[in-house]
Amino acid sequence: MLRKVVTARRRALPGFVLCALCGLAEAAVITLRVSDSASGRALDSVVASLVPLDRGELPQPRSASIAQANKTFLPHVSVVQTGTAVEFPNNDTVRHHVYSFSPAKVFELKLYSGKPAKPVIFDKPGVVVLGCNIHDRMSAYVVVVDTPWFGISDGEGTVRVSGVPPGDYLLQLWHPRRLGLPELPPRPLRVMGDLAESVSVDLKN
Ligand SMILES: [Cu+2]
Repeated sequence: MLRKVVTARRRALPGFVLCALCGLAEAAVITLRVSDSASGRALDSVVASLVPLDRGELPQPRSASIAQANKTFLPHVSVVQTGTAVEFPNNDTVRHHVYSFSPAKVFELKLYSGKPAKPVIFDKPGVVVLGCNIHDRMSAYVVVVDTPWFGISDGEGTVRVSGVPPGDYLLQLWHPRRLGLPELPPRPLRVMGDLAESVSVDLKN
């Protein structure tokens, strides 16, 4: 009796495995190697976002957090989907006064310690520059994008965006040193499966 049950389970296994593989094949992993167009060197802190051309129903934005520790915003560069609620926990013993005058999100969290009662909703796409009224050298960037598919390049200039459904996208790149410069022209990207691309970013023009 017991043996029969075990056999049945074994037979059922291949079906499960196949289904799991089908699911994985639908969503692609996009890997970008980003370099500085002037030096050819790997570039970190590049925000890459894949904005779908066909605006179907997008997944709901996830929440995000930008902490303050040792009088520094962590992370220094964030990317969030439009509509994301961002927490600003202050892990320092000193109080901070976080603000932004950027058109994409004007707000201030007046002098506080600990965690503010409410998160800040970043409800418009664009680049938001954060500062602290008390500590002038504190700064950070939040790039708000109309897509849940994005990433930030690491020290090797690598960005990995996973779970991207097949379709046509515009790849948009941004770097803090491009603040105040015009947007880089987006490049069309067709996603049919996993993809690896090399891209360069001009930091000056
Ligand atoms: Cu501060």
